[in-house]
Amino acid sequence: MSNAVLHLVGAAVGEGASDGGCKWGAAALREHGIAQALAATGRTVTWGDTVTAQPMLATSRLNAIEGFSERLAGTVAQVLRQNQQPLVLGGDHSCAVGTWSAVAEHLRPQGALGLVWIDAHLDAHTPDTSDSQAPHGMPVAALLGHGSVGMTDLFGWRHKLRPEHLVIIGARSYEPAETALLDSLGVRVMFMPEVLERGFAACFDEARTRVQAGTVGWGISFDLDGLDPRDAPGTGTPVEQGIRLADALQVLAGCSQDPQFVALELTEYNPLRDFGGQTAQAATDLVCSMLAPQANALGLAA
Ligand code: 4U7
Ligand code: MN
Ligand code: MN
Ligand code: MN
Repeated sequence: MSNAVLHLVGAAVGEGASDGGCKWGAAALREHGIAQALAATGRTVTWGDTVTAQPMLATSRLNAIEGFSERLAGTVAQVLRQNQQPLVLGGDHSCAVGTWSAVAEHLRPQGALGLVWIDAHLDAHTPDTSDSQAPHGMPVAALLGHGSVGMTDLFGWRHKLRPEHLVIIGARSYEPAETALLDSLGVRVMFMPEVLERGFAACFDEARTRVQAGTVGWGISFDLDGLDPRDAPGTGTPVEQGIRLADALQVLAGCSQDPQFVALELTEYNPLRDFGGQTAQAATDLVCSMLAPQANALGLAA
């Protein structure tokens, strides 16, 4: 669906993180001109509804995220039914539950979903293991079928993602309970030392091959804190020594041109920490690189 209409969905959620600033991320990126920048690459772009988390209607933070996930999933499913390509703009990373549950539900009649997860963290906690109890640290576990039923069982079924169809790239801050879960399931994690040693290009290449094997569609969930904080300081939980923006721009250029590429999600942009708009520009450049109709639309090597 490489030339499909690109449908931007705002995920106004910050309740999943300890610092709620990501709630304003999608609105700030819109203000920054992300849609115009995408249109300038040659894509047809439309803004859909922004889905907003409503903590006052919930009984707890987790419950707020459960309700939000269901509504975001409904919106993304609708975009896919119209044969449009979703770009979900976060928002804290708890939005991944809604986004990828909807993509999995959409693909289900044909087959399985593949997912590349770029992040400084593993996001593989459950409410039983998380010290912070922050839902944005839980979406990987939920998609793999572990955690609160309100997050694992959207659309009435569990295991939206098979362990062998997921690759995590860039991890460098995590807790033992997370590696224990992912190890027990056999998830391929490319920790940051491996990325620095082999290079992001070789890692992404392997990741793409893995998530394409045995699946009918794949996508990328990009947590901006996967990038090095020198390039993207405006995020909720920055961690030193990440993927450099220049590498990401070059390696990911045109990745959405793969006929099996279904959706992209960009999360954890926190405008309250983005003095001067450096991170808004990094985020804009990144999505333009990935979603450009030709890999060289931005003058970048394929
Ligand atoms: B993000 C953390 F303890 N693991 O659970 C937690 F370090 O979506 C961080 O990747 C989670 O930004 C980060 O609170 C979630 C913490
Ligand atoms: Mn994350
Ligand atoms: Mn992260
Ligand atoms: Mn974060």
